[in-house]
Amino acid sequence: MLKPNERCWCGSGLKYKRCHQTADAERLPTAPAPAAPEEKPTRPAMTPQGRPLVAVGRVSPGLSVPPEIARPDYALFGKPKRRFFSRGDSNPLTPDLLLRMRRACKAAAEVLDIAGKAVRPGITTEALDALAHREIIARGAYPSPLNYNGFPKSICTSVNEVVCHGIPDTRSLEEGDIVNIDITVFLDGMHGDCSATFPVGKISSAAQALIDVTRDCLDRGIAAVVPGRPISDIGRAIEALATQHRYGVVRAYCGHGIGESFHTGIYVPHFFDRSAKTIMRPGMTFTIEPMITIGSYECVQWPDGWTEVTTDRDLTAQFEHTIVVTDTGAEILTVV
Ligand code: EYF
Ligand code: CO
Ligand code: CO
Repeated sequence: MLKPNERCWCGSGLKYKRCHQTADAERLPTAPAPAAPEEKPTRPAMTPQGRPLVAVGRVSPGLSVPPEIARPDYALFGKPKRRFFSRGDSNPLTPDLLLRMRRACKAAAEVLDIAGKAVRPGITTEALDALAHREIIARGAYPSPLNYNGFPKSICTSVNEVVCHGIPDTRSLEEGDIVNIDITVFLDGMHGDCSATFPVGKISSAAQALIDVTRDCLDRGIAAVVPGRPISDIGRAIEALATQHRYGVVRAYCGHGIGESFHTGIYVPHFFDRSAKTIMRPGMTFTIEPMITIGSYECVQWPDGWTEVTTDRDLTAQFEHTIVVTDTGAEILTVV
């Protein structure tokens, strides 16, 4: 278990006691079945005041994983074990672990590529989940989000104003939507995590500009990875570009260390946070995953307890890679 003053496992950057400690205590022990109730509405539209309006999709039960696939420690009961021995904060991966990490990251990138190509008007986000789930299993991997702290599905699909952790459901994507697909797989004992935002059919020029700048923000963040420099350099670079375009940078969710655990102790803010003093060292692996908004960068959670939306319900986009710090900069691991 995390100590109250440690950073929360969810990547918020907040102390555990200020974030998920209470919710975790209420959830324990976690039931093994990750599925949400069939008829429960899960995508209510909200008023600007945060009041649920309508329900749009239903969440079907999570898909099963064949017994021969190796699972992470939380797969059965939902709670990741605290790995005091894991190469968490500043400890670089060994060459063997890095080799395994490369395999996991490549598999994640391949599945993201396949799922992204399936995006079109009329497809449901649960169909994208089923497709990604099948492709992950076909690679001998486990879909890392499935039952991670009780998460009910194999991937996250975040549409329009959804910042992150959107749950695939029966809602069909519509022409003009944008959708972020976030894939993490557990393969060879390692997690690899990546995401991209895709247009659904023809989208507005404002939505396209947001997608393009968000991708550029990720590239700028990666370019700011320099061994010996503080990790706050990444957020400084991302925030500078986003601000130039008058966009917001989400603060509530950040990049994270990754490896044998889905989330290790490394905290990677996408805005300039002078408290992010971790010095980047060769062999460190973490994600950079800026969430950029057209309007407010503040988030609010749906009553489903997972889905994060912008408070003003304006559009948001995200791209994510898992990287390793090299002797000279960063190498992107989540590539096909
Ligand atoms: C309110 C989860 C979500 N957490 C993080 C669990 O790093 C990730 N994406 O890049 C990431 C993905 C998922 C994830 C998928 C499920 N979770 C737990 C608690 C709260 C929450 O959202
Ligand atoms: Co991700
Ligand atoms: Co991530």
